[in-house]
Amino acid sequence: MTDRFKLYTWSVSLYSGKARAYLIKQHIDFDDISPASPEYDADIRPQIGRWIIPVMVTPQGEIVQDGTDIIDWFEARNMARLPAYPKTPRQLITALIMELFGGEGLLRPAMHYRWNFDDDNLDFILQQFGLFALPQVPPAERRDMALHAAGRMRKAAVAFGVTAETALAIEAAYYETMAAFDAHFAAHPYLLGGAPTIGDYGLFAALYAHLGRDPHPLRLMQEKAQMLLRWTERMRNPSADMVEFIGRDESLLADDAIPETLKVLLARVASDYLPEIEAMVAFSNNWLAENKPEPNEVVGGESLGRGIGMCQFDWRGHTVTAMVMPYRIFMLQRIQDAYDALDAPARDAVDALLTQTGLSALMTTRCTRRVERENHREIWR
Ligand SMILES: N[C@@H](CCC(=O)N[C@@H](CS)C(=O)NCC(=O)O)C(=O)O
Repeated sequence: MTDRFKLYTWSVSLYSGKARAYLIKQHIDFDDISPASPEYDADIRPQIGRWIIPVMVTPQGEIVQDGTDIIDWFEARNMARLPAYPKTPRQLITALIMELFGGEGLLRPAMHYRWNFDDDNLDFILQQFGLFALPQVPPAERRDMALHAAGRMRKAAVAFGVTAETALAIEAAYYETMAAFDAHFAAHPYLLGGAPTIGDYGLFAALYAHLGRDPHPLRLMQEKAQMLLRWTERMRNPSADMVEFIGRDESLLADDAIPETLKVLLARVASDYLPEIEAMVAFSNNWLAENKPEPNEVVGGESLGRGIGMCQFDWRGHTVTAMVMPYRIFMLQRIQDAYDALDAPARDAVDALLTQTGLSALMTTRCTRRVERENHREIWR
């Protein structure tokens, strides 16, 4: 037993960034450890039942898997220096929407810009995958093994709807999204003012390991969205790192304010991600009616599969086909649960914001069964 937290992560991993940024910002004393360390296979993997990162081990030896569960572990114990969940309704719901968008809704550009620009990216990615996954193997022998992992992830990109047909639309949308983030972070250090919230941590998933670190998209961000790039630096810094914002302190905007630049980002969630959410929930409800999983049945069963099928939706003139992952229902439910817990005036304020930004359907698009997390897995309630 040590008094430090252990975080099993890789710099190349999308979801690791979310948990790591949170620990950094809270000034938690932790060690980053590679899942290639022998203890991961010996002690951790058998307990969580699959290979997955991030995983946190507390000084008392408790294992916590999933970026959100790691954050909530500290929040539930009032151990957060800067609480991740805003106390006011519009800011809370906005932060949760951005968490979902960053971890799930931006996966198409994240996968596209990692896997479809081999001239700029492939050597770096293979080197990085080899370095982190196989540090004990001589560098010259890592490449073939890394190629195998890369092949798997390329297939995953297609399952997220990244194809030759959708590539240009993904790029056009990402340019617009970058510009919207850039405008926001030119005016505010974090999404909601002077401190990060769950929305920033969620966004940091896609916007760092892939879009803010792989050579091609990093260069794009350097050229086209320098204030967004600054935010990716800020999210890795234990200090508030807002030197451009003289006089700001580490507090959220007063009066439950949602700046106009953030409303633009919410409207982007509506245009870029809501069609998929609606298709995913419709598919899931049909699937549930047909398959009727037992209460508490593990999603994916023995095979550990994360998807239950493929849904289709129209987006920017294309029919996109993408995997339906119940984890995303779990993330959507978090927003809906927070909304359901609001009193009537707070709900009215949120409704007005959602109507204005085109996101009202987010609260009515509901799955007929709850997805919850138990023993490091998603289950159907
Ligand atoms: N929702 C999970 C997702 C974690 C996840 O998918 N991690 C990736 C790395 S970024 C992984 O471990 N993938 C292993 C695999 O798919 O086999 C979380 O936030 O922890």
